[in-house]
This record gives sequence, structure tokens and C-alpha cells, in this order.
Amino acid sequence: MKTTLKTTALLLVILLVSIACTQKRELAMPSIELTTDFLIPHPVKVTATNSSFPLDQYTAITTSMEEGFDDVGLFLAEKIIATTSLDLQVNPASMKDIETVINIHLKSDFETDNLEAYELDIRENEIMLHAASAAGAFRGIQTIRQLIPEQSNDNLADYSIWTIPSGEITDAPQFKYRSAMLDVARHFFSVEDVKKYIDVLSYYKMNNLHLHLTDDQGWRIEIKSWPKLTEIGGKTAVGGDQGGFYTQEDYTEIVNYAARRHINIVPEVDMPGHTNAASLSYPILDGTGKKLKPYEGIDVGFSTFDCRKDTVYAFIDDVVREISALTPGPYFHIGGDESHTTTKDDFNYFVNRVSKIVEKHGKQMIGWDEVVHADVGENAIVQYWNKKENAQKGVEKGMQVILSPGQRAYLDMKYDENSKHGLTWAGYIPVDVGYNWSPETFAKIPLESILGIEAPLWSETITNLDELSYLAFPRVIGYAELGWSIEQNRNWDDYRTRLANQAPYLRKEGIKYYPSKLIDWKE
Ligand code: TNX
Repeated sequence: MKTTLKTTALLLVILLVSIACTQKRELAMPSIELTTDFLIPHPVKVTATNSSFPLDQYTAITTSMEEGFDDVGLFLAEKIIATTSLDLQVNPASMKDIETVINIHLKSDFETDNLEAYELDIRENEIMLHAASAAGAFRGIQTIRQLIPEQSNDNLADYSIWTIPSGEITDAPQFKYRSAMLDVARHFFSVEDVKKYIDVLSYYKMNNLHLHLTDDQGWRIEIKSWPKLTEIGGKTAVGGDQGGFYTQEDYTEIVNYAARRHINIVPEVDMPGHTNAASLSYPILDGTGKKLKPYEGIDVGFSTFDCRKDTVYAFIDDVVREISALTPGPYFHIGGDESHTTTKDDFNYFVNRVSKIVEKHGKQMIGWDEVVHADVGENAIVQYWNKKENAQKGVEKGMQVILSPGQRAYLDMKYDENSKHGLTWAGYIPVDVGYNWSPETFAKIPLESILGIEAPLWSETITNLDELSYLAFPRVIGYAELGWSIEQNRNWDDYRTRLANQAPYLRKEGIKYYPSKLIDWKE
């Protein structure tokens, strides 16, 4: 009797399993059209093939063995489990029970030499992601993430399936440098806040985050050879708010977190102006001769280092050395803006000497556009924020240019007169004004001299992640597109719809974006 029961139960199980399998095998994939509706930045080329790929519990991720690819696969799996609860295997030991695959592979014969290039071929049983490097693969999986629908289609089977529209995508960024800047000096932002910002920036394929680490109001990075910088200079912030600083371990944590997302950290130590916090910590650095006190206001241009003192350069050598040793990326930003109390001669002498220090420590120097007046070489990069003529002068000297024009790309400008946070010196920047311009032609810089674009977020008026999000989102998403997509693929009306579709993602991430009335935000 017992045996009969067991046999019946076994037969029943076999029957159920085979029904499930047949059902799975015969499942006709619904045809859905691959469009760009959910994609930001807009890819170079998208072709629909009008079927779909079923992302479900029978899907696995496989990757090639070149460095970094495996981790891109793991990262995708982490994101898929977070949005769908599907626990996909990455490079499984056995393909038993696996029916569909997301393949992530290196391709060496792209027509372009752009290392962030990738191609996606989405079919009914396979997604092929070919990339020129692990960074390209990482950009490609962001596209896959954006194509995963918010809800599964449970009508198809008795388990959850997320249907991804089939088709082909060919893509590569127009500019090599696509970045945001965060001022952690006027107000300090925690490691966790910075990580959150990095997460969302990487979803939109940005590849650099510039940290403005020092200013009159605060010094935010531990320098072991000059400990008072953070002991004294790290204490203050705008408005008497709480200061703070990153230990070298904290900074490394940020660098590593960003690196996993193929984002490079650009450290900035702003000098010779914007240095009140440094001089307050070590008065020997000061070049104003005035009585030093902590500064918690928002004026600029009153502080300067003593540009003719060797101790100042010994100090800078230590600072650049320590930070460079913690920074794997190629750049070091020396600031150089608004040094209104430094004489012209002193300023140029200073920038020349500091540029050699940066070079000595193996980094490429970036400076705000004022630095072009010094004797800087073609290896240096000019960041245009204020004067077109400075950017153009940089080009004449053979420098590459990062575009951050205040009137278009400043995330700290108010949206309009009702904005809760922000400044107005460069004008209001509503979402359309921030998007609707062409980095390609804006400053009459030849395309080959444009390294890329960066959107700075100065923090005089913001103190926490929600306030940061209010100013940065949604505008920073537009700058991600301006840096990646070619001009023919950019159009405000089309972008508006694609931006509206980002609302569910932003809400899920807990990002309190500014709900601009120019956008019909998706529920
Ligand atoms: C100008 S942009 C500055 C910053 C301020 C910002 C406020 C630049 C290189 N310097 O010191 O924070 O304006 O928008």
C-alpha cells in the first residue's frame, strides 16, 4: 500500500514537472517593440526585431574570463535580484535547468577604438553583450537594467517572467569624460551619501566623479603628514553647520566603490585661493597677512597661499603625494579659481610650480579656466566654468577642455524663482535649459579638443542627501546624456518622455528629485 502511494506521488511529480517543462518550452514569447522610451542616455543605434527575451528563474549570466568581466556579471545579478527577486547564477558550474542566457563577452574588433563601446543583441533565448572592455560591459549592463520592465508578466506561465524586448543596440559614448562634481567642502557629505550619488550616476553611464575636497569653509581629507588640516580645518562648514572629513580609509572606500562602477574619482585641492581652512590650520601657508579665523559664510576670493614661500610647495608636495597614492585615476585637480587676492604674477608662478608637482606624482593636472594664463603645457586640462576665452586660450595651448559652463551646467543654480535651494549668479536653470544646448558648439571649441562635460554641484545651500538630490535630479541625468549621446540623437521633446519614465527608478532608489512641471512624471 505504502509503495503504491509513493509510486503515485512520484508519477504525479514527474507529470507536473514535465507539464511545467513543456509549458516553458512552448512558451511563445510575446512580441514587444524595442524602443528608446526607457533609455538614458540615448544609444547610438537601436533596431527592433519584435520578439522578446524571457528573464526568469531559468536564466543564467555567463561572462568571458578577461579581467573585470566576471564582476560585471555579478553586479548585474545583484541588480536583477534587487528589482525582480530572481537569483540568477553567474558562470554556473553546470547549465542543467538553464534555458536562457545573458552572455557578457569581450570583443576586440570594434570599428571604434572606444573602450566603452558595446553591442547588445537581444534574442528569444539569449542576450549577447559584446564590449570593448569591462568598462564597456558595465555601460552595456546599464542598458539591460533599463530595459527590464518594472513588473513581471505572470500570465505567461505559472512563474514570473520579465520580458525584455528583442533587438540590437550599438552604442559608444561621444565624450571620454562624463562627470559630476560634488562640493564636500562647503557642506560635508558622508561616505554613504557619496556612494548613493555614485550609484545613480553610474546607472546613467557617467564615468567620473570630481570631489571638491577643500575650500575656505573646510578641509575634508586626512593628510597624515599635516594632521591639523582635518583637526582644525575639518571642523567648520557653511552656516555654522557640522563639518567632517574623510579619513584616508574613507576616501579609499569611495574610490573602490566607484571603481567597481567604472567611475573614476577626481580629487580637487583648490588653491592658491579658497584656502582659508588650510591656512587657519597652518598659518605659515597664509599669504594675506590678515588675522585668520574660521570662515562659515559664502563669499569667495579673500584667501590666498603665500605663493613665494618654499614651505608652501613642500606642503603641496606632501598633499599631492598622499592623495595621489590613494587615487588610481589619472587626474589631479588643483582648483585655481577666483584667486582674487593673489597677484597675477604670483598666480602664474604658483600654477607653474604646482603643475610640476602634480606631474612628478604621475597625475594629469586639471584646473579651473583661470589656469590657462599660467605657463601650463598641453598635458594639462582646462575646466571651462566662466570664460569662453579662457577655454579657447587653453585650446591654443594644446589643452583638452572639460565643459562646465555656469549658465548651463551648474547644478547649484536654482530651477526658477520658487526653488527651495540653490544660488542664482549664473541665472535660473530649469530642466529644459540645462538639457537644451550643444557641448559640441557651445564654446566654439573644436570637437577633438573637448575631453567631455561635467556638472558641478556646489554645496553652499544644501546640507544633506535629499537637498543634494533636489538640485542634482533630474538635471544631472541630462548632463549624462549630453556627454554620451551624439547631437542627432538628442531632442528635448523625446528626452522629456524618456526622463518621465525614470521616475519609478528614482523613487525606488529613494532619490527625492525635483518634480519639475516641465515633465509628465510617470506614476
Ligand atoms: C563659483 S565655479 C565657484 C565656487 C562657488 C560657485 C557657486 C568655481 C570654479 N568657483 O567657489 O561655490 O561659484 O555657484
